[in-house]
Amino acid sequence: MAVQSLLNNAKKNGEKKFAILIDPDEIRLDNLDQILKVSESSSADFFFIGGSLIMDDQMDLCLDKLKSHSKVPVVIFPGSTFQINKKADALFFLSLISGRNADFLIGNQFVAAPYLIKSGLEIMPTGYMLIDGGVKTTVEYVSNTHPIPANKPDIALCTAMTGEMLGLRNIYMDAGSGAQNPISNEMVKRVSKGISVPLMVGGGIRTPEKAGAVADAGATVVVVGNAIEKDPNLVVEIADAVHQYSKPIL
Ligand code: 1GP
Repeated sequence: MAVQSLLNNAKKNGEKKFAILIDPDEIRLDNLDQILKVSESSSADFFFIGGSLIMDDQMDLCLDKLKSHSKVPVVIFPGSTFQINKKADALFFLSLISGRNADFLIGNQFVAAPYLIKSGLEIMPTGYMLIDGGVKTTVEYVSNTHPIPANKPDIALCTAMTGEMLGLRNIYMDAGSGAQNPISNEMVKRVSKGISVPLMVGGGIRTPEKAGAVADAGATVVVVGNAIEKDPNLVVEIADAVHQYSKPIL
């Protein structure tokens, strides 16, 4: 099934999904083996792969590993036009809608378009919203945009509503990789209630408790990267914490 359909069905049925973000630069391959092992019991619903700045590109190698050892769908979460790889299943076609930098709203997308058409990847138009997570993140620096203040849920809501009305199929709210403070449950609740497309939330989520609270607050997909790279054994606990908030099937 197409990844977008999986997300739409999850949103419609109140299912909660858990995505592991693999940064192909920071991941140690022995860690990836471990992550794949603990994810075997299908505790992770998606792998997202990408990063805002990649110094030592292991994306091709990571994709080979992910695709040969797991059936979990892999979606590219691109930080730049260099991160297009047809070995993945799909790609978030991100527009940085919390910012006002035309390059990240449409410029890079324009450059990538002819490559994406030829790639055969499933393209998933997604509004990317950067929320202040207490420290300056790589994405803030690289994109030269200001994050939405953490205590302004109404700004986040209006931004997400705008993205949906522009036709974007998903909203990704991110406090940025390694954020000091993850996005507040209050903001997740406010935004999720005001939109009808799937909401993904990530950045600085380190514990099963917070992952569960984000799912309970209305995220369809909870995304965790750094914490799992550090301790792959967290996968099962975080997955359980997120999945427990899925609406029971009647
Ligand atoms: C970053 O949302 C992701 O874009 C995941 O963040 O690595 O802090 O979990 P962490």
